Amino acid sequence: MRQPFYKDNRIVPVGIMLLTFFIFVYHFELDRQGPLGEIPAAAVPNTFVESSRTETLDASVITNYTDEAVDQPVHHITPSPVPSTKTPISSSPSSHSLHEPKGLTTDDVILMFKTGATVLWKRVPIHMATSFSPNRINSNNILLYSDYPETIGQWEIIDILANTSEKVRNSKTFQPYLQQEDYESRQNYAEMSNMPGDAAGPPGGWKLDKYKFLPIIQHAGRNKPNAKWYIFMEDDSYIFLPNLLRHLENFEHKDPWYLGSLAWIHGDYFAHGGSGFALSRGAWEKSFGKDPRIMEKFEEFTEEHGCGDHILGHVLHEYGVQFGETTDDDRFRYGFNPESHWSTWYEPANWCKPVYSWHHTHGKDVARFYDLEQSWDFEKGPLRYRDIYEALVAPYLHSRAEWWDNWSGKYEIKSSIAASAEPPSTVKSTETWRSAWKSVDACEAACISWADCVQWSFYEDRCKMDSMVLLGNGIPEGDSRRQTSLPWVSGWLPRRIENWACQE
Ligand SMILES: *[C@@H]1O[C@H](CO)[C@@H](O)[C@H](O)[C@H]1NC(C)=O
Ligand SMILES: *[C@@H]1O[C@H](CO)[C@@H](O)[C@H](O)[C@H]1NC(C)=O
Ligand SMILES: CC(=O)N[C@H]1CO[C@H](CO)[C@@H](O)[C@@H]1O
Repeated sequence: MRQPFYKDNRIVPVGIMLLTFFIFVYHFELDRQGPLGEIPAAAVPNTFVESSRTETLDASVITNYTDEAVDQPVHHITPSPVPSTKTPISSSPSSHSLHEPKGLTTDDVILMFKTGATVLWKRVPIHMATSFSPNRINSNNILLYSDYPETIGQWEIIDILANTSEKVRNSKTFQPYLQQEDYESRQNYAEMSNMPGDAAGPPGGWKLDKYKFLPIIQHAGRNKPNAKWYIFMEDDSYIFLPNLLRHLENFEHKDPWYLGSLAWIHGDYFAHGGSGFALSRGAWEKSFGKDPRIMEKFEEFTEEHGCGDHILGHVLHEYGVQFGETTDDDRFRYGFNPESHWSTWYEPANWCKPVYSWHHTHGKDVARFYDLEQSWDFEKGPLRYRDIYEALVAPYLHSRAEWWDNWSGKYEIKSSIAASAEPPSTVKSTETWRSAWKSVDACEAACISWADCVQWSFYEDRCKMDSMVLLGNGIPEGDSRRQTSLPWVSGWLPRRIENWACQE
């Protein structure tokens, strides 16, 4: 009688042997496919990857996890959560180093820092502890320019007007420069800091400023010919260098770029000096590099005009270097600020844009910007307007503050015009809107009734409301201004601000 095959003592052991052999060989086959990268990303079991990564990783890492996983042996992706959640973490250092080599560093740029004899001792020392810090930029990449030579520790400050032509020296506006020597020799320091020996310096000293711009650019380009970018800043500015370098990476330095905050006078578009600006090597070569007589050519123009940043913009334009922002390119929007962080409007449109500079910065602000910059992880992204708001604006906002602010508002309801005031479309009750002038509470209620309102202020019979936020500053206790007016009352709706979404 024939037995069934699975009870046959000769067939069963052979069958088990063959099965084991196939499983063994198939295991090698699996291992080989992974490293060869023959499995397309789509073959990665998505459902598993989704569920295991969401718990431990943020969105930016997730994006590249699938790509990197393709390069890992496939058995890391088989359902065994422990090794697979570790994979992206251990591979993150290598993804960082991938980004580094192609980026600009501070070794590629020259920081041109402009000051003047009458403010130097007040404004420059703070930058020596911050902007010029060696953990930020090498001292060989910094040039300090003034209208009087000084030495502070290791820093030599160049007198950029030392080689001014005879013709310009005879100009009336240039006379303060020639008088500085006499001040110095009589032990009068050009500085009003309430110290013995202080004097305001020669009258009209600030007018010398316009003479400095062309020679600064000429000097920096000649003395640092290998730089890719020349970054200009003033002594009352702060530049977030890591942010700006990331921005400049988008531009070819051999092309003529001239980037900053748009200003215009006399029909010339130019980069506002106080906001800082960046000039590419390509722009320098197209202008100053091409024409050694550029200074002489524009002596008369300089004499006739008042602002050095305008004079520079005009000259660059004459050589075919256009100010960037005159084109309709989004890359030029926002970033270089002509005001300080507390006198700038924050709004959904700039909320997620990177910040490159602030102007009218007090030494205290410079110190705070530097601290913020040092604590920032730029691998995670640039410092944006919202980050400045969160760190340096939000802590000062109140739901209601007396003796604070009277900045302009998008809407102003006064008793005289209230009856005909047309509310924005999101306001449900026209009555609430038109009553805004009646009291502090009514003003606040009107602001709340308008969905976009984030800031209001009230004075006498006037309520101002805005959909943007500006910190401004208040009048402190004991300040004499409190004797001469009624209290302004301001208020903010920070919850609404925190909910602003990024706009592209
Ligand atoms: C002025 O000229 C002298 C002599 O040529 C030179 O050494 C110096 O660097 C020049 N200064 C400036 C600011 O260009
Ligand atoms: C605030 O209002 C007063 C009186 O109208 C005005 O003199 C002052 O310049 C205003 N201040 C600001 C910062 O707008
Ligand atoms: C966070 C991160 O590194 N994202 C990168 C993922 O990969 C794409 C394309 O390779 C890059 O553009 C991202 O920057």
